[in-house]
Amino acid sequence: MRTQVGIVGAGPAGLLLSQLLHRDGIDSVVLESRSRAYVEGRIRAGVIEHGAAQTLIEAGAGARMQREGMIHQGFEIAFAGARHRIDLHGLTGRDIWVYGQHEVVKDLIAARLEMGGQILFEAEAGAIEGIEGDRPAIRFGADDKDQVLDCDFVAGCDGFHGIARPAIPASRLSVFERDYPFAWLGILADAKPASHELVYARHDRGFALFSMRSPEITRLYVQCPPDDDINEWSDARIWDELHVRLEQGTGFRVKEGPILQKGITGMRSFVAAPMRFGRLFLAGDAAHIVPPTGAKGMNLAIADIRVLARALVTFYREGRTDLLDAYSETCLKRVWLAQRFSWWMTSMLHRFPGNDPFQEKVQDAELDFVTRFEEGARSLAENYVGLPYDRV
Ligand code: RFL
Ligand code: PHB
Repeated sequence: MRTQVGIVGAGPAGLLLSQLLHRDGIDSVVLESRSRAYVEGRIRAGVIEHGAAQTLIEAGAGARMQREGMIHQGFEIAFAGARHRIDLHGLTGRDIWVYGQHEVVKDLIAARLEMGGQILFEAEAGAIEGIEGDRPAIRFGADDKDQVLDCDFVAGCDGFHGIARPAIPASRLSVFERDYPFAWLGILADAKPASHELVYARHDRGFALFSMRSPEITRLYVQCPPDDDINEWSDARIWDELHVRLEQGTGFRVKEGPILQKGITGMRSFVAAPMRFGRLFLAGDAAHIVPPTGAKGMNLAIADIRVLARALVTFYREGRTDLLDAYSETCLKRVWLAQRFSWWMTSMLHRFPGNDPFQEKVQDAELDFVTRFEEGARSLAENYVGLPYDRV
């Protein structure tokens, strides 16, 4: 099998790349180890930056988001018994979309298949070869057979646990990382959202977040120890923690409903650089991970793909390699700004075990600054809605 760009992974990164390349007449094949039903049902991110949403619309995969997604003009932060609104629209002139990542994935898959795009599900890439030459190949298993996809370029869009990053010699990669001493327990509940906007809460018992997926479905998270077993968390215990941490006597009431899904996710900051080795380009979670507090992961994946698609199109149209050569450096600028923001939001809002009183006072001061000073609120808001693509 042969194509121009071989793409490993049908998450938001891989699917969007395939879609953007197709629009410029460049052929690609997406290999995905999981089934279509699995990737379409995987509940993850929920917040889409203004620019990322525009990118999905321009890619021809934004129509359902525009019909069913929810535009949010602000969110709230609850702490010390009060709620404070961050007026995203007033501070930045821009809004965010609340629309599930699995819905984005469904829309991209539908758009790809409608245009005759090739996505091979249950096709697991095992090795990437020849990346230092100009004829790389991806070995993969599908239909119980070993197969080879020959290509000009390989895009490693296979997430944090994929095979693309390890295909780069360890001696050629620098890794920057930080683990956090807590995790998020997330639930999806069949309950109408109790408020129009997200609520991020800092509480002595730990962080909590109120979010949503639709006018009928609530998405909620509570901070928990990283090694907790989900079975230790009965539904009643989860609701108790959500009530205490989110409500704080502020008048906000979390509405309960049947829990449709629950899971625990670890928190980590991670960057592997450079994001390119020879003809292999890493994008999205394959190259970097942020803790979800800043809602940046999927948005960064989309930003990488904008840069990569443009660089590949320029190569095929004009034979120029300068944008491909600049790919890693270009992406890493935004990646590090998002790392800083996600680390800062995480540090400000979580309870760190050990209960360091100095750190707690600094957290109070950070929250005071972003809720009482427009300068602080504006910096938070600009980062949250997404720094403009023309500047990073
Ligand atoms: P993905 O989505 O992980 O997709 C990678 C795909 O590669 C496949 N794969 C392989 N396929 C073939 N062969 C192999 N050897 C393969 N190995 C792996 C996998 O099956 C998978 O389908 O990576 P991508 O495309 O880079 O997208 C990144 C995002 O998924 C991620 O950053 C976000 O979900 C992070 N995130 C959030 N991001 C936001 O922008 N806003 C949010 O509000 C937000 N909230 C979140 C989040 C992530 C969370 N979790 C569960 C980690 C909330 C949570 C709880
Ligand atoms: C979500 O809705 O899943 C969500 C929202 C905001 C975040 C993280 C996750 O910061």
